[in-house]
Amino acid sequence: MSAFPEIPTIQYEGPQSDNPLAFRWYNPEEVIEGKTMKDHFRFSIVYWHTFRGTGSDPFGPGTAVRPWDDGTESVENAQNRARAAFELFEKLQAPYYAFHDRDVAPEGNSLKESNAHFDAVADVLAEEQQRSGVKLLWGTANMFSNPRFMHGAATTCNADVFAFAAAQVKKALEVTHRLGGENYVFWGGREGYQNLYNTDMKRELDHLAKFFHMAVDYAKEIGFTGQFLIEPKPKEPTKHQYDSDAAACLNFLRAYDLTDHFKLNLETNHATLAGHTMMHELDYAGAQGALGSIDANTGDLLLGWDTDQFATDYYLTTQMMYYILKHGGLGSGGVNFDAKVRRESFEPIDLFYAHVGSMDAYAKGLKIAAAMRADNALENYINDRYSSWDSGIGAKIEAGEVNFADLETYMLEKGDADENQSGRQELIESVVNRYIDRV
Ligand code: XLS
Ligand code: NI
Ligand code: NI
Repeated sequence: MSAFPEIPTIQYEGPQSDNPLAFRWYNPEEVIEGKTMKDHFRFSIVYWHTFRGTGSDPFGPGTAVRPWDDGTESVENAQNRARAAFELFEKLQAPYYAFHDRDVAPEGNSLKESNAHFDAVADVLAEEQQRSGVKLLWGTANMFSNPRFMHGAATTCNADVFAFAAAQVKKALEVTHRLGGENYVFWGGREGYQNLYNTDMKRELDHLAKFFHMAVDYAKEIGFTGQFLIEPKPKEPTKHQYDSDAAACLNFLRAYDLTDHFKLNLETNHATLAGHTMMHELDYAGAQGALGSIDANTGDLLLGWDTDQFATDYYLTTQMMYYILKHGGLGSGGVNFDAKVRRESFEPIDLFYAHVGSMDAYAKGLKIAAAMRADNALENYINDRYSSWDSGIGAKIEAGEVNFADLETYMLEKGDADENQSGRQELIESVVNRYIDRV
């Protein structure tokens, strides 16, 4: 039985199309910078928002109409839901999906029962992957919803809860491995604190590192070679999350000797919450060789919380694709739609409108970014701006040939620094617009 009988497989019809169930920009086989769009994006659909989101908010219950879901926490319902999910993945031509253990299968009354549920649903996921060719981008464990994680998972004050979390990740790694997952993500929603007065921060960070090392060791043991990813977020649900942004994560990974095993999964709205632009996070992670994957969504500056909206803004998608191209792409990662339809968009067809619109926005962003790169539109300004480092004293500093005393001698002779030049910000912003107009 079809979950989406009225929806066709979404096809590329080109920019002139008025069909909201067609791609205008996302043309999977189109080659940009030597790679198909399909391979640039490796689009992925998230299970949690798209198949477990109900549209509830703190002021009211869910509104979503999902005819394939009987609303129970039975394993059978979870298995049927999985079949509906794959129908959507295929109709969207999305090559990947991602899940938390508890999204795909209901939690049982004991760890043992939860594991059995997870296996029973994984059987259907394996079958559906086989049938459709859709692959698992990443798996993760939900260690934030169950009340036992109120103080954290790997950073809890309760050693038993740490042990439970370890057992849960062990199982999630096994299932991710079984399903051929290409990455494994840690997002530490409750790995942080509400108040430092009652928190031993150093001890919690040591525990978090220990947890990650155990995960790396276990992956090796079972032969899981997927990439480990940490997803930074500064707050929500906790007031201060340890993995607050790209820089904080990389510092943590370096301090605890984990940089060889982890990259970052950057999320647009988390960057916003951290007070950064997404391009900042991408460029920071990319510069350190740690750009792993992205959770594609957007926030709302007027609301200021993690609204997880579908991005349609060409400035945003252009900026993101520009820095992703600059750093050589997403590797084993992908563009994962960690985004949910609004509470008012309660019909199944809204799931399609949302993904199609955002896939198109990323595709157009990619084309704009590639056009800019082909002309070195930003690079020319940047190269010129830093040209004082290409020769003379700048080149000597970069080469490590001079010290403070040499620089003092140089400046005493010269008297003063060369004149500064304009940063041309307004000009360069309109150069970007020129490419947005053109594509
Ligand atoms: C929450 C996170 C979460 C992770 C997966 O804000 O974005 O959805 O992506 O645990
Ligand atoms: Ni996310
Ligand atoms: Ni998020």
